[in-house]
Amino acid sequence: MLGCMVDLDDLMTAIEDGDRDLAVELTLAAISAGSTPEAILDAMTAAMDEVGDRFQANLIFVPEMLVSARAMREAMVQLEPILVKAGIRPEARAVIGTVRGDLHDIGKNLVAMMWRGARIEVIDLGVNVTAEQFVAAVQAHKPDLIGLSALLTTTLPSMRAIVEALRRTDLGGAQIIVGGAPVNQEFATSIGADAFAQDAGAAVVVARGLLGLSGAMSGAPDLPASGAGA
Ligand code: B1M
Repeated sequence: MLGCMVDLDDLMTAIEDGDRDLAVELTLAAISAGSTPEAILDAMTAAMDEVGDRFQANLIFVPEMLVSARAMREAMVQLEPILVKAGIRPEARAVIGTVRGDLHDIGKNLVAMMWRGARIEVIDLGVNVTAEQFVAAVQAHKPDLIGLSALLTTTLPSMRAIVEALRRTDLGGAQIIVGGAPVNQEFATSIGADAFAQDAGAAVVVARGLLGLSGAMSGAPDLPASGAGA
């Protein structure tokens, strides 16, 4: 059992290390010790920023990033009821999917996890997603971001067709980010995407840049220190 003083740096380290049990334990302890949900969320987000930076710098690889993302997700489950009660919402919404003809989803799932870690609500359309499905999802969910992933050179034309279909739709200001192994900046520009991200760490940086978001909590209401409501 942890003492009542909870160092949020320890929570960050637990997430960076991908220690799920410790991350959950420290989150619960921080809640009972009266840390604000913003402070806890800030610590979690900063940890995932660090994970993204290390991944981009090739200091860690996919397995480490996956375990960190899972630790963050489980810790978030503890925090979510308090965030909901406090009226704290994600800062943006994204729709993401792997394009038609393509069944690869590991990279797309990583991007989705990292976006969630960056306080972006993610609606994941899965794999083999058609232009019609993307357009319908944009109309239904009104996202700020639309993420397209492709892993096959043979599905790059699908990515192009989907971007073209999206451009014929009222996107309500949503911006299109594309990525995946055969995708590069030149291709992204040629099909009219708003941005290209090389990897899941870059996807967070690029998304935040497009959305004008900082890493810190913005627009959250002032809250009393909360020990209740979990
Ligand atoms: Co496939 N496959 N595969 N495969 N597969 C590749 C991609 C391939 C390079 C293997 C090879 O030949 N060396 C090759 C593609 C060649 C090409 O087109 N240039 C290939 C092929 C040919 C095929 C099949 C056609 C094989 C066949 O059946 N003959 C077939 C196609 C099926 C289909 O999709 N229709 C096929 C099938 C499969 C499996 C189902 C067996 C499996 C997929 C399982 C799954 O995803 N659930 C599979 C796998 C696992 C691979 C490899 C081995 C690994 C892909 C992966 O997950 N990488 C791959 C070879 C390789 O890469 N070594 C290969 C890890 C992942 C974290 O990286 O997906 O690149 P990645 O994602 C990165 C970035 O690209 C980026 O961020 C991620 C994290 O950093 N990113 C984004 C991705 N999406 C992004 C979106 C963004 C931003 C960044 O913004 C929205």
